[in-house]
Amino acid sequence: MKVLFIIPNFDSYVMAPPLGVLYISSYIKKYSNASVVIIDALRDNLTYDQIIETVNKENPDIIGIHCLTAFYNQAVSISKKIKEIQNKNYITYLGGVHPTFMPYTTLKDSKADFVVLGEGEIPLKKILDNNLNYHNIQGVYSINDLKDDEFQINGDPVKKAETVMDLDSIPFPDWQMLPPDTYPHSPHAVIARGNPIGIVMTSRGCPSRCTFCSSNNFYKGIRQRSVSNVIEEVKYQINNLGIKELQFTDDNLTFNRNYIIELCNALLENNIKIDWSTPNGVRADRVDKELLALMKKSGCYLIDFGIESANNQILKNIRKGETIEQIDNSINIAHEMGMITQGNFIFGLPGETKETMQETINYAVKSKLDRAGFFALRLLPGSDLSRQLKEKYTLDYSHSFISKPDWLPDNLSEKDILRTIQKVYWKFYFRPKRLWNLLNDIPISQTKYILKCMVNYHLFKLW
Ligand code: B12
Ligand code: SF4
Repeated sequence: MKVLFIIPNFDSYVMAPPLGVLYISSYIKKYSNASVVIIDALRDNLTYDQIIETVNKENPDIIGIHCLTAFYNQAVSISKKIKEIQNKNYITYLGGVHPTFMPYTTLKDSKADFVVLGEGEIPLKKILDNNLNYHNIQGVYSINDLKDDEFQINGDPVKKAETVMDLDSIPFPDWQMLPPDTYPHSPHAVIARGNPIGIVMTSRGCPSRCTFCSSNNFYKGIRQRSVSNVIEEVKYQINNLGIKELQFTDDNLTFNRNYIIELCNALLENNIKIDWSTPNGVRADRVDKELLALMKKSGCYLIDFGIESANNQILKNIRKGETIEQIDNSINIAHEMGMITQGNFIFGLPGETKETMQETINYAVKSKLDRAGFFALRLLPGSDLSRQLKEKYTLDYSHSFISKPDWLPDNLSEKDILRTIQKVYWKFYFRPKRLWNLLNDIPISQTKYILKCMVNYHLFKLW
């Protein structure tokens, strides 16, 4: 059987190998003996026509399209175009975070045969084993099975697919299909030390309950690979893929203190000398002086914190479970250790006012952060916040994912939020030391991405 996966193309300055599809690929190659083709239309900047041309050339038995909210329009368009190919009826489906939480709407818009809710390894293996019969498999739904995005026709709530409990039993991502050196320099963190970058996830899931995030509802709980399995992959990536930097992209890398200690010690014991970073962010309440020292010693040069707001009431409103004092303390320790510190903030969260936005600006500017990202709130399907505000917003897929908030707190306009983001970027980076360090760190190859990023954030817009 031949499976073809498609990563849609969309207007984005961030791009990385699609780990989820690479995991499904290696899993079904091992357990179902299928052959796999992957079209990364984002990396290769492919048009719809070019995608369809490859589909026809490959003539697969089944086609899976990756779908996040950021490229929903593109994912459903590809699906429709495939279904319109004359004299063919390719079995087409969508998987990923967006269809998991909006299965009915996705099926209606895409005309796909089915969607997969949750993790894609087991359902696809079952479909291949069943000779492409996709009915009666947990987490797999066709339009006729569903009443709306939450319920089946018979009134039962929708269910996610069965998950692989022992993550070590999934082979390493199928890196040969999309090697790291075929991706542009450091799109994830925009600036990185080494290229190519090796992306590694040690776990799936996050037990925290931040209301703006969908990861906690996608996975429920956390599963971790064994440290020895992770170390084996790190060695493989260094020796076979030539990676020069390692990025751990877990949702909550430091959640389990014993685990991260074991991982750092294993990097040291195995004499693995590579710069590593956590561009996705770790929780500030899950690190301390002793742990940060060990992380630094084992090669961690950049640590990112999810900060969101400097106002403690807002942190409470979004169930962050941390105070700004705790966060600041961890940033200061990481800074003292000599790590590059990076933080992410969101403007327009529940409870936000002009005053709280100013509080966040003041904090960010005076903090020991070397780099920061400032975002407008997007309501991600699957997040508790999107449920709480259900009646108060409509998702607009037509604009860049970062250029507009989906919902506005009372007394704030879209312009207030976007101008604040513009202001804080200029104020944050126009400090002699920060600017100097940043300019020294930006590789020439990244200038194109930085400029795109600056345009997306309206940094040049005159209001
Ligand atoms: C690393 C990461 C990135 C990386 C790589 C993203 C990528 N394309 O893989 C980068 C930095 C590029 C990135 C960018 C963005 N990201 Co991101 N990212 C993540 C993160 C932390 C891990 C992704 C990952 O590798 N997961 C591990 C694998 C195993 O899981 P997976 O990808 O979901 O795949 C599994 C299932 O979804 C399913 N599946 C996936 N694809 C498919 C396809 C088919 C056909 C099938 C059947 C199944 C299937 O099976 C897979 C294996 O079990 C996730 C959070 C998370 N924990 O997943 C956020 C997450 C995916 N990102 C998110 C967002 C918002 C973004 C951005 C839009 C941010 C921005 N403002 O620009 C961009 C999107 C741009 C892009 N190119 O994708 C949201 C998406 C929410 C949503 N509703 O769509 C998430 C869920 C985080 C969150 N806040 O909740 N991201
Ligand atoms: S924002 Fe981070 S810590 Fe909070 S639930 Fe999501 S992944 Fe976990």
